[in-house]
Amino acid sequence: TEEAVETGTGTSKYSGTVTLGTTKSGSTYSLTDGTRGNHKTYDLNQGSSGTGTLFTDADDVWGGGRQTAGVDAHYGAALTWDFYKNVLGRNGIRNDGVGSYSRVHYGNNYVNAFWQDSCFCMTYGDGSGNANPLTAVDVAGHEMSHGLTAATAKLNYSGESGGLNEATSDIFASAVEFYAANSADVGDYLIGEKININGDGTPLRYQDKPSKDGASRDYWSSTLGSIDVHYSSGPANHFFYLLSEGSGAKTINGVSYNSPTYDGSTVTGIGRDKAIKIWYKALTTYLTSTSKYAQARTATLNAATDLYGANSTEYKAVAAAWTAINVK
Ligand code: ASN
Ligand code: ZN
Ligand code: CA
Repeated sequence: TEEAVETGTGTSKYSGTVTLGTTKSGSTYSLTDGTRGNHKTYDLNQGSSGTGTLFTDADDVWGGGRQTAGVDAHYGAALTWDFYKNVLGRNGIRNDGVGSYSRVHYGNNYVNAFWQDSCFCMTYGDGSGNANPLTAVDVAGHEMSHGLTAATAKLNYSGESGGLNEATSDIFASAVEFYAANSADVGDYLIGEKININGDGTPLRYQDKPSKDGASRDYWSSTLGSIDVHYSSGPANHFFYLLSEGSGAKTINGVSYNSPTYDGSTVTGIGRDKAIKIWYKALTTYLTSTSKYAQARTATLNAATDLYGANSTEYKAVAAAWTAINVK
């Protein structure tokens, strides 16, 4: 059968009209992204194992019914791929140019999404009640970046290293959402705000002041390693916000933030682009499976030295942002 790399069009739930990387096989198109390592998107059709069926279409115009979740998941994976390539200089999750795959319509009323190392794939539930399908761009960036961590620092998913693993996924989630920069995906430092998981429009997590979710910590303390990794991520998310935007009140793309510091100090941000490059360099060069917050401080200071020099403004801002979350 003749195979051809194509560009389709999709009507998404969250991101407006999007272009999609597709493949034409004979006369049928599929969600197989020929320009991004053949990343594929499958319909699990409410099942919970295997790959279900690859999404196919007769005219390469996608969306409506079961396809919509596939459109959003496929687009989110493509955006994350492009962010890795164009911002981080990385060729796919493993830097080998090979795509992974996404699965949508997992189970029934499933209000979560997840990455699995065993299949090197990501999976999305449909949500339930007020909770919308999990296929938003920041969620895709979060899940795919669990793959990035698995391919690099391999941060153990428990204790402080688990918090750093979760924060890494949130950090790249927001970076991908800002990178998207289409009219429907305005970047913010909130995670999962479009899912409406709480039913009142609040996000899952806040990076400027993580304790706003009622469970995450704002600052490091010696008990941090004993709480759920989605809450021990808080101080590292807070570090990333402070390093990017600085402390205090700020409105970005219409969202108001107010980021506190442990000791009342003032932190001046260096911008998200530099903060992301520092975190990525630390993740891929200095962090290991057992790294804790203290090692993350050293790792990012080393990364800042490599990228900007030991006497740089950036190095000093990294030090100040860690001190501001009580990592000295
Ligand atoms: N959505 C969650 C996450 O990616 C699933 C989990 O708890 N692992 O962190
Ligand atoms: Zn996660
Ligand atoms: Ca967001």
